[in-house]
Amino acid sequence: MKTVATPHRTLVRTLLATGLVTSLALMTGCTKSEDDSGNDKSASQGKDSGQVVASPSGGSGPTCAIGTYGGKKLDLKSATVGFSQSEKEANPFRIAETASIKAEARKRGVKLLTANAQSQFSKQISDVQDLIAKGADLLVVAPLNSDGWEPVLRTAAARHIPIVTVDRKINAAPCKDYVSFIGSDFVEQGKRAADRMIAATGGKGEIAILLGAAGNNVTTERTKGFEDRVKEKAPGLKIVFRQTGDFAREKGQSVTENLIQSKPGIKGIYAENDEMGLGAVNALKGAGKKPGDVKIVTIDGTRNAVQGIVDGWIDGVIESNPRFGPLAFQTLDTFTRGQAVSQDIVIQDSSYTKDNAKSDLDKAF
Ligand code: GZL
Repeated sequence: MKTVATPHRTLVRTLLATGLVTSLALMTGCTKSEDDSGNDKSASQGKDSGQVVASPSGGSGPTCAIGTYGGKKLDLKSATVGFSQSEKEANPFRIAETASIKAEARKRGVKLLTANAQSQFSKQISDVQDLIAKGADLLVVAPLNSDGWEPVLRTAAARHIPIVTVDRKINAAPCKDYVSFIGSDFVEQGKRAADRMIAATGGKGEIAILLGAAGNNVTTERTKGFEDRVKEKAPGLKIVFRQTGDFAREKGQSVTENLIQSKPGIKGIYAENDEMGLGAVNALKGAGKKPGDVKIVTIDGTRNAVQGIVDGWIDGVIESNPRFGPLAFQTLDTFTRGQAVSQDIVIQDSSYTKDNAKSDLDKAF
Protein backbone atom coordinates (compact mmCIF):
# COMPACT_ATOMS: atom_id res chain seq x y z
CA MET A 1 0.00 0.00 0.00
CA LYS A 2 1.43 3.35 -0.96
CA THR A 3 1.68 6.36 1.28
CA VAL A 4 -0.81 8.87 -0.10
CA ALA A 5 -0.43 12.60 0.40
CA THR A 6 -2.88 15.37 -0.37
CA PRO A 7 -2.05 18.87 -1.50
CA HIS A 8 -0.73 20.92 1.33
CA ARG A 9 -3.78 22.99 2.20
CA THR A 10 -6.05 20.13 3.31
CA LEU A 11 -3.19 18.02 4.64
CA VAL A 12 -1.60 20.77 6.72
CA ARG A 13 -4.85 21.14 8.66
CA THR A 14 -4.91 17.38 9.27
CA LEU A 15 -1.23 17.08 10.14
CA LEU A 16 -1.30 20.17 12.36
CA ALA A 17 -4.23 18.63 14.19
CA THR A 18 -2.26 15.46 14.73
CA GLY A 19 0.93 17.36 15.59
CA LEU A 20 2.77 15.75 12.67
CA VAL A 21 3.57 19.10 11.16
CA THR A 22 4.43 21.99 13.49
CA SER A 23 4.51 24.57 10.71
CA LEU A 24 4.63 24.73 6.98
CA ALA A 25 5.58 28.10 5.60
CA LEU A 26 4.73 28.94 2.00
CA MET A 27 8.10 29.43 0.34
CA THR A 28 9.05 32.96 -0.59
CA GLY A 29 12.29 34.83 -1.04
CA CYS A 30 15.63 34.15 -2.70
CA THR A 31 17.55 30.94 -3.00
CA LYS A 32 21.30 30.49 -3.24
CA SER A 33 22.69 27.40 -4.90
CA GLU A 34 25.57 26.20 -7.03
CA ASP A 35 24.56 25.14 -10.52
CA ASP A 36 26.44 22.58 -12.58
CA SER A 37 28.97 25.23 -13.59
CA GLY A 38 29.80 25.56 -9.89
CA ASN A 39 28.83 29.24 -9.90
CA ASP A 40 26.62 30.52 -7.17
CA LYS A 41 23.27 31.43 -8.65
CA SER A 42 20.73 33.37 -6.71
CA ALA A 43 17.25 33.30 -8.09
CA SER A 44 14.43 35.18 -6.53
CA GLN A 45 11.19 33.32 -6.52
CA GLY A 46 7.63 34.25 -6.07
CA LYS A 47 5.46 32.66 -3.43
CA ASP A 48 5.74 28.91 -3.87
CA SER A 49 2.28 27.77 -2.80
CA GLY A 50 0.59 24.42 -3.31
CA GLN A 51 3.33 22.44 -1.55
CA VAL A 52 2.83 18.70 -1.42
CA VAL A 53 3.23 17.46 2.14
CA ALA A 54 3.03 13.95 3.53
CA SER A 55 4.67 12.02 6.29
CA PRO A 56 7.43 10.04 4.53
CA SER A 57 7.18 7.35 7.16
CA GLY A 58 3.39 7.10 6.98
CA GLY A 59 1.39 4.47 5.17
CA SER A 60 1.69 0.69 5.46
CA GLY A 61 3.65 -0.12 2.29
CA PRO A 62 7.24 -1.41 2.15
CA THR A 63 9.75 0.87 3.86
CA CYS A 64 13.46 1.54 3.63
CA ALA A 65 15.94 2.17 6.44
CA ILE A 66 19.69 2.69 6.61
CA GLY A 67 20.25 -0.80 8.00
CA THR A 68 19.00 -2.29 4.74
CA TYR A 69 20.11 0.35 2.25
CA GLY A 70 23.55 0.83 3.79
CA GLY A 71 25.37 4.00 4.71
CA LYS A 72 25.50 6.03 7.87
CA LYS A 73 23.37 8.53 9.74
CA LEU A 74 23.94 12.09 8.57
CA ASP A 75 23.01 15.56 9.77
CA LEU A 76 21.37 17.03 6.67
CA LYS A 77 22.49 20.52 7.70
CA SER A 78 26.14 19.59 7.28
CA ALA A 79 25.58 17.50 4.14
CA THR A 80 25.57 18.38 0.46
CA VAL A 81 22.51 17.45 -1.59
CA GLY A 82 22.73 17.09 -5.37
CA PHE A 83 19.63 17.74 -7.49
CA SER A 84 19.46 16.39 -11.04
CA GLN A 85 16.72 17.95 -13.17
CA SER A 86 15.78 16.20 -16.41
CA GLU A 87 14.18 18.61 -18.85
CA LYS A 88 15.15 22.14 -19.85
CA GLU A 89 13.27 24.70 -17.82
CA ALA A 90 11.05 25.93 -20.64
CA ASN A 91 8.14 23.96 -19.17
CA PRO A 92 6.53 25.57 -16.07
CA PHE A 93 6.33 22.07 -14.56
CA ARG A 94 10.14 21.92 -14.49
CA ILE A 95 10.54 25.54 -13.39
CA ALA A 96 8.22 24.98 -10.41
CA GLU A 97 9.85 21.64 -9.56
CA THR A 98 13.36 23.09 -9.43
CA ALA A 99 12.17 26.20 -7.57
CA SER A 100 10.57 24.03 -4.90
CA ILE A 101 13.76 22.02 -4.35
CA LYS A 102 15.91 25.17 -4.19
CA ALA A 103 13.47 26.93 -1.83
CA GLU A 104 13.45 23.99 0.60
CA ALA A 105 17.25 23.70 0.56
CA ARG A 106 17.48 27.41 1.29
CA LYS A 107 14.89 27.16 4.08
CA ARG A 108 16.80 24.29 5.71
CA GLY A 109 20.24 25.86 5.15
CA VAL A 110 21.37 22.80 3.19
CA LYS A 111 24.10 23.14 0.55
CA LEU A 112 22.58 22.28 -2.84
CA LEU A 113 24.35 21.43 -6.07
CA THR A 114 22.10 21.41 -9.14
CA ALA A 115 22.37 20.16 -12.72
CA ASN A 116 19.97 20.24 -15.66
CA ALA A 117 20.18 17.59 -18.37
CA GLN A 118 18.43 19.77 -20.96
CA SER A 119 16.20 16.79 -21.88
CA GLN A 120 19.22 14.64 -22.88
CA PHE A 121 19.37 11.34 -21.01
CA SER A 122 23.09 10.76 -21.55
CA LYS A 123 23.73 14.19 -20.00
CA GLN A 124 21.56 13.33 -17.00
CA ILE A 125 23.66 10.21 -16.33
CA SER A 126 26.87 12.25 -16.50
CA ASP A 127 25.25 15.04 -14.43
CA VAL A 128 24.55 12.59 -11.60
CA GLN A 129 28.08 11.20 -11.78
CA ASP A 130 29.42 14.78 -11.66
CA LEU A 131 27.27 15.61 -8.63
CA ILE A 132 28.72 12.57 -6.85
CA ALA A 133 32.25 13.57 -7.89
CA LYS A 134 31.62 17.08 -6.53
CA GLY A 135 30.81 15.58 -3.15
CA ALA A 136 27.03 15.16 -3.03
CA ASP A 137 26.24 13.07 0.06
CA LEU A 138 22.58 12.60 -1.00
CA LEU A 139 20.76 12.88 -4.34
CA VAL A 140 17.32 13.99 -5.45
CA VAL A 141 16.75 12.92 -9.06
CA ALA A 142 13.92 13.87 -11.43
CA PRO A 143 14.55 11.15 -14.04
CA LEU A 144 14.05 11.83 -17.75
CA ASN A 145 13.75 8.12 -18.58
CA SER A 146 12.70 5.13 -16.55
CA ASP A 147 15.42 2.76 -17.88
CA GLY A 148 19.21 2.94 -18.22
CA TRP A 149 20.11 4.01 -14.69
CA GLU A 150 22.26 1.01 -13.73
CA PRO A 151 25.72 2.58 -14.29
CA VAL A 152 25.21 5.60 -12.07
CA LEU A 153 23.21 3.68 -9.45
CA ARG A 154 26.12 1.26 -9.12
CA THR A 155 28.46 4.22 -8.43
CA ALA A 156 26.07 5.64 -5.85
CA ALA A 157 25.35 2.30 -4.21
CA ALA A 158 29.08 1.64 -3.76
CA ARG A 159 29.17 4.82 -1.69
CA HIS A 160 25.78 4.20 -0.05
CA ILE A 161 24.53 7.58 -1.30
CA PRO A 162 20.80 7.88 -0.48
CA ILE A 163 18.80 8.67 -3.63
CA VAL A 164 15.21 9.91 -3.69
CA THR A 165 13.57 9.97 -7.12
CA VAL A 166 10.81 12.54 -7.67
CA ASP A 167 8.17 12.73 -10.39
CA ARG A 168 8.99 9.81 -12.73
CA LYS A 169 9.85 6.27 -11.61
CA ILE A 170 13.05 4.43 -12.51
CA ASN A 171 13.04 0.70 -13.21
CA ALA A 172 15.43 -0.27 -10.43
CA ALA A 173 15.26 -1.86 -6.98
CA PRO A 174 13.81 0.30 -4.18
CA CYS A 175 15.88 0.32 -0.98
CA LYS A 176 18.82 -1.00 -2.98
CA ASP A 177 19.34 1.26 -6.00
CA TYR A 178 17.39 4.17 -4.52
CA VAL A 179 15.62 4.83 -1.23
CA SER A 180 12.18 6.19 -2.18
CA PHE A 181 10.01 7.33 -5.08
CA ILE A 182 7.87 10.43 -4.57
CA GLY A 183 5.32 11.25 -7.24
CA SER A 184 1.78 11.09 -8.55
CA ASP A 185 -0.40 8.14 -9.49
CA PHE A 186 -0.24 8.61 -13.27
CA VAL A 187 -2.73 5.86 -14.11
CA GLU A 188 -5.22 7.64 -11.84
CA GLN A 189 -4.47 10.91 -13.62
CA GLY A 190 -5.32 9.24 -16.95
CA LYS A 191 -8.58 7.89 -15.55
CA ARG A 192 -9.58 11.30 -14.20
CA ALA A 193 -8.77 12.88 -17.57
CA ALA A 194 -11.00 10.29 -19.25
CA ASP A 195 -13.87 11.05 -16.86
CA ARG A 196 -13.50 14.72 -17.74
CA MET A 197 -13.39 13.98 -21.49
CA ILE A 198 -16.49 11.75 -21.23
CA ALA A 199 -18.38 14.51 -19.42
CA ALA A 200 -17.25 17.13 -21.95
CA THR A 201 -18.16 15.09 -25.05
CA GLY A 202 -21.19 13.25 -23.73
CA GLY A 203 -19.24 10.02 -24.26
CA LYS A 204 -19.68 9.96 -28.04
CA GLY A 205 -17.55 10.90 -31.05
CA GLU A 206 -13.96 10.71 -32.26
CA ILE A 207 -11.11 11.84 -29.98
CA ALA A 208 -7.32 12.10 -30.22
CA ILE A 209 -4.43 11.59 -27.76
CA LEU A 210 -1.32 13.78 -27.77
CA LEU A 211 1.08 11.32 -26.15
CA GLY A 212 3.92 12.42 -23.88
CA ALA A 213 7.57 11.67 -24.62
CA ALA A 214 8.50 8.00 -25.04
CA GLY A 215 10.64 6.00 -22.57
CA ASN A 216 9.13 7.00 -19.24
CA ASN A 217 6.38 5.61 -16.99
CA VAL A 218 4.39 8.86 -17.03
CA THR A 219 3.43 8.55 -20.69
CA THR A 220 2.73 4.82 -20.43
CA GLU A 221 0.58 5.14 -17.33
CA ARG A 222 -1.35 8.27 -18.35
CA THR A 223 -2.19 6.53 -21.63
CA LYS A 224 -3.22 3.28 -19.95
CA GLY A 225 -5.40 5.00 -17.36
CA PHE A 226 -7.16 7.05 -20.04
CA GLU A 227 -7.73 4.26 -22.57
CA ASP A 228 -8.91 1.71 -19.99
CA ARG A 229 -11.38 4.20 -18.53
CA VAL A 230 -12.79 5.22 -21.93
CA LYS A 231 -13.21 1.55 -22.83
CA GLU A 232 -14.94 0.86 -19.50
CA LYS A 233 -17.21 3.92 -19.32
CA ALA A 234 -17.76 5.25 -22.87
CA PRO A 235 -17.63 2.68 -25.67
CA GLY A 236 -19.15 5.35 -27.94
CA LEU A 237 -16.00 7.48 -27.63
CA LYS A 238 -13.55 6.35 -30.30
CA ILE A 239 -9.81 7.08 -29.99
CA VAL A 240 -8.93 7.55 -33.67
CA PHE A 241 -5.54 9.29 -33.36
CA ARG A 242 -2.47 8.87 -31.15
CA GLN A 243 0.79 10.72 -31.72
CA THR A 244 3.52 12.00 -29.45
CA GLY A 245 4.02 15.70 -28.95
CA ASP A 246 7.07 14.98 -26.73
CA PHE A 247 5.52 16.98 -23.87
CA ALA A 248 6.42 20.13 -25.89
CA ARG A 249 4.17 23.03 -26.93
CA GLU A 250 5.59 23.46 -30.45
CA LYS A 251 5.22 19.77 -31.28
CA GLY A 252 1.77 19.68 -29.70
CA GLN A 253 0.79 22.48 -32.09
CA SER A 254 2.25 20.88 -35.23
CA VAL A 255 0.75 17.47 -34.45
CA THR A 256 -2.66 19.08 -33.87
CA GLU A 257 -2.40 21.00 -37.17
CA ASN A 258 -1.98 17.64 -38.92
CA LEU A 259 -4.74 16.10 -36.80
CA ILE A 260 -7.41 18.63 -37.77
CA GLN A 261 -6.45 18.23 -41.43
CA SER A 262 -6.79 14.44 -41.30
CA LYS A 263 -9.70 14.30 -38.82
CA PRO A 264 -11.78 17.46 -39.35
CA GLY A 265 -14.61 16.03 -37.23
CA ILE A 266 -12.44 15.44 -34.15
CA LYS A 267 -14.49 16.16 -31.04
CA GLY A 268 -11.89 16.01 -28.26
CA ILE A 269 -8.14 16.05 -27.61
CA TYR A 270 -6.50 14.48 -24.54
CA ALA A 271 -3.08 16.07 -24.14
CA GLU A 272 -0.83 14.22 -21.69
CA ASN A 273 0.60 17.50 -20.46
CA ASP A 274 -0.41 21.15 -20.46
CA GLU A 275 2.35 22.31 -22.80
CA MET A 276 1.05 20.08 -25.60
CA GLY A 277 -2.51 21.08 -24.75
CA LEU A 278 -1.59 24.75 -25.15
CA GLY A 279 0.05 23.90 -28.47
CA ALA A 280 -3.21 22.29 -29.54
CA VAL A 281 -5.09 25.47 -28.60
CA ASN A 282 -2.74 27.49 -30.82
CA ALA A 283 -3.39 25.10 -33.71
CA LEU A 284 -7.17 25.35 -33.26
CA LYS A 285 -6.97 29.14 -33.15
CA GLY A 286 -4.90 29.10 -36.34
CA ALA A 287 -7.55 26.96 -38.02
CA GLY A 288 -10.28 29.49 -37.15
CA LYS A 289 -11.94 27.27 -34.54
CA LYS A 290 -13.83 28.82 -31.61
CA PRO A 291 -13.40 28.00 -27.86
CA GLY A 292 -15.26 24.77 -27.13
CA ASP A 293 -15.41 23.54 -30.75
CA VAL A 294 -12.97 20.81 -29.71
CA LYS A 295 -12.93 19.63 -26.07
CA ILE A 296 -9.40 19.66 -24.63
CA VAL A 297 -8.35 17.90 -21.41
CA THR A 298 -4.75 18.18 -20.18
CA ILE A 299 -2.56 17.22 -17.21
CA ASP A 300 -0.18 19.31 -15.07
CA GLY A 301 -1.92 22.38 -13.60
CA THR A 302 0.13 25.24 -15.09
CA ARG A 303 -1.24 28.78 -14.93
CA ASN A 304 -1.56 29.10 -18.71
CA ALA A 305 -3.62 25.92 -18.98
CA VAL A 306 -5.90 26.86 -16.08
CA GLN A 307 -6.33 30.28 -17.69
CA GLY A 308 -7.25 28.34 -20.85
CA ILE A 309 -10.22 26.94 -18.93
CA VAL A 310 -11.28 30.45 -17.92
CA ASP A 311 -11.02 31.51 -21.58
CA GLY A 312 -13.10 28.52 -22.73
CA TRP A 313 -10.42 26.76 -24.81
CA ILE A 314 -9.65 23.97 -22.33
CA ASP A 315 -12.31 21.89 -20.61
CA GLY A 316 -10.34 20.35 -17.75
CA VAL A 317 -6.85 20.18 -16.23
CA ILE A 318 -5.79 17.34 -13.91
CA GLU A 319 -3.01 18.52 -11.58
CA SER A 320 0.38 16.79 -11.46
CA ASN A 321 1.97 18.70 -8.59
CA PRO A 322 5.73 19.24 -9.11
CA ARG A 323 6.47 21.05 -5.82
CA PHE A 324 8.34 18.19 -4.20
CA GLY A 325 10.84 20.28 -2.20
CA PRO A 326 9.50 19.92 1.36
CA LEU A 327 8.58 16.26 0.96
CA ALA A 328 11.86 15.29 -0.70
CA PHE A 329 13.96 16.92 2.04
CA GLN A 330 11.66 15.63 4.78
CA THR A 331 12.16 12.11 3.40
CA LEU A 332 15.96 12.52 3.28
CA ASP A 333 15.96 14.01 6.80
CA THR A 334 13.86 11.18 8.23
CA PHE A 335 16.00 8.53 6.50
CA THR A 336 19.36 9.98 7.55
CA ARG A 337 18.20 10.20 11.15
CA GLY A 338 17.91 6.41 11.04
CA GLN A 339 14.12 6.18 10.70
CA ALA A 340 12.35 4.11 8.03
CA VAL A 341 10.68 5.86 5.09
CA SER A 342 8.12 4.52 2.62
CA GLN A 343 9.58 3.22 -0.63
CA ASP A 344 6.59 4.61 -2.55
CA ILE A 345 5.24 8.03 -1.51
CA VAL A 346 2.35 8.79 -3.83
CA ILE A 347 0.89 12.29 -3.71
CA GLN A 348 -2.71 13.23 -4.40
CA ASP A 349 -3.38 15.87 -7.06
CA SER A 350 -6.27 18.28 -7.44
CA SER A 351 -7.98 19.29 -10.69
CA TYR A 352 -9.49 22.31 -12.43
CA THR A 353 -12.72 22.79 -14.38
CA LYS A 354 -14.77 25.89 -15.25
CA ASP A 355 -16.22 25.66 -11.71
CA ASN A 356 -12.93 26.46 -9.93
CA ALA A 357 -10.42 27.63 -12.56
CA LYS A 358 -10.88 31.33 -11.82
CA SER A 359 -11.00 30.98 -8.02
CA ASP A 360 -8.12 28.50 -7.81
CA LEU A 361 -5.84 30.08 -10.41
CA ASP A 362 -3.38 31.05 -7.63
CA LYS A 363 -2.77 27.37 -6.88
CA ALA A 364 -1.53 26.75 -10.43
CA PHE A 365 2.20 26.98 -11.16
C1 GZL B 1 4.85 14.45 -14.78
C2 GZL B 1 6.11 14.89 -15.50
C3 GZL B 1 5.78 15.35 -16.86
C4 GZL B 1 4.87 16.55 -16.86
C5 GZL B 1 5.30 17.21 -18.10
O1 GZL B 1 5.14 14.13 -13.47
O2 GZL B 1 7.04 13.83 -15.59
O3 GZL B 1 6.97 15.73 -17.52
O4 GZL B 1 3.52 16.22 -16.83
C6 GZL B 1 6.79 17.03 -18.02
O5 GZL B 1 4.91 18.53 -18.18
O6 GZL B 1 7.38 17.15 -19.27
